[in-house]
Amino acid sequence: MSTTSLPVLTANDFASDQDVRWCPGCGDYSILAQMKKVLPSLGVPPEKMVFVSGIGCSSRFPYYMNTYGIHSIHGRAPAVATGLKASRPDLMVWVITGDGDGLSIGGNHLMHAIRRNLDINIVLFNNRIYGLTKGQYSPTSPLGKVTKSTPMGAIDNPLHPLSIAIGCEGTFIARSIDTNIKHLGAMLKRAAEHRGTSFIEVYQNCNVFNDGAFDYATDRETKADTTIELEHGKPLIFGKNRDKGIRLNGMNPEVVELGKGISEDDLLFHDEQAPEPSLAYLLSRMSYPEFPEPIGVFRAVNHPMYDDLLNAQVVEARKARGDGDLSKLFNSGETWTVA
Ligand SMILES: Cc1ncc(C[n+]2csc(CCOP(=O)(O)OP(=O)(O)O)c2C)c(N)n1
Ligand code: SF4
Repeated sequence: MSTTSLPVLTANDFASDQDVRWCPGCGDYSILAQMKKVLPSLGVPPEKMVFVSGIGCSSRFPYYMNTYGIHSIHGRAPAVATGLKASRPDLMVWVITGDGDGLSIGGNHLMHAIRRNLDINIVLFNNRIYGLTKGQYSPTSPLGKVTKSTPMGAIDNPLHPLSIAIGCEGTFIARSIDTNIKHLGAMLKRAAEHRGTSFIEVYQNCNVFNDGAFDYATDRETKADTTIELEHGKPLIFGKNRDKGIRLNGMNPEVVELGKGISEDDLLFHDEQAPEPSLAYLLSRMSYPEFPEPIGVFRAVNHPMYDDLLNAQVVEARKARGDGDLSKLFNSGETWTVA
C-alpha cells in the first residue's frame, strides 16, 4: 500500500503575483496578511477557495490571493457568492466587502445572505468612510462627521454592522481590529470553521481619508479601557488593571468597578451560544465613549444551512422526476416566436 502525503501549505502559497495597490499604511494590508497566514491551517487547497468582492479598496482583495476570485459589482458580492456556493457546495467561499459596499448599495443583499445561513464567510472591512471614491461619508460614519460629501457634518444616524447581522439572526458574528493581529487571525479561523454564514466586522484604518477613526481602540495607552474581549463563559471584565466590568441593570448594560461590594459574580457572563440573540444585540449596541467596545465572538450557534437544505431538495426532486432537460423546459408550456 502506498501513502501520499499532502503538501504542507504556507502563507506564500496563497499570495498572488500581483502588486498590492493599497496606500502605504492602509489597514487592509494587515487583514490580507492574517488571511494568508490562517488559510494554510484549514486543510483546504487554494483551488477550492473563492474570494468574492464588490467594489471599493477592500474589494481589491481577490487580486492578491492565489485562489479563485470574482471582483463583482458594487454591493452584489453576497448575491454572487450565494449562487456560487449553492451550485458548488464543495468550495470554500469568502465575501470581502467594505462598509459602503456592504451596507449602502449592498445592504439588502448582505441582509439576505446572513439570514439564509448559507455556508459562506463574510468579512466587512469597516473604515467608516468611502476610501476608493476619496472620502465621502459612509453608512457607518458617526453623526457630525465632516467629509467631502458632508461639509457641515453628517446628519444621518450611523448603522451598527453587528446589530444588523444579529437582527438577521446570523449564526456566527464577530468583531476584530486590523492592528490586533493575533485576535484577527483567531477570528478568521473560527469564522472559516463555522458551518453556516459567518460575519466578521474588522475595524480598519483608512489612513488617507479617515485616519485615526479607531485610535481609541488601538492606542496602547487607551485600548484596555476602551475595548473588552469577549470570551465564552467568562465575565465581562476590562481595564488596564482588570478592575472594571459590565453588569446588567434590568435590560441595560452598565459599567461597574470591581471591589466596593461588586464581585465577578455580579457581572454579565458571556454566552456566545445563547439561542436567543438578544444579549448579543445588547453587546453590539455598546459603543465608545460610553462603553468599552466588545471584540471577539458575539454569537456562534448551529442552525440548518441553506446549501444543505437546497441540495437535499434537488436530490428529492431528481428522485421523483428524474434529471431535468433544460432544452425541453425552455420549449415546454406556452412558447411563442418573435417575428
Ligand atoms: C453602482 C455604483 N455606484 C457607485 C459607485 C462608486 N463607488 C465605488 S466604491 C464606493 C464605496 C466604497 O466604500 P467602501 O465600501 O467603504 O470601501 P473602501 O473603499 O472604503 O474599502 C462607491 C460609492 C460604483 N462604483 N458603482
Ligand atoms: S484610500 Fe484608505 S482604504 Fe483605500 S487603500 Fe488608501 S488607506 Fe486604504
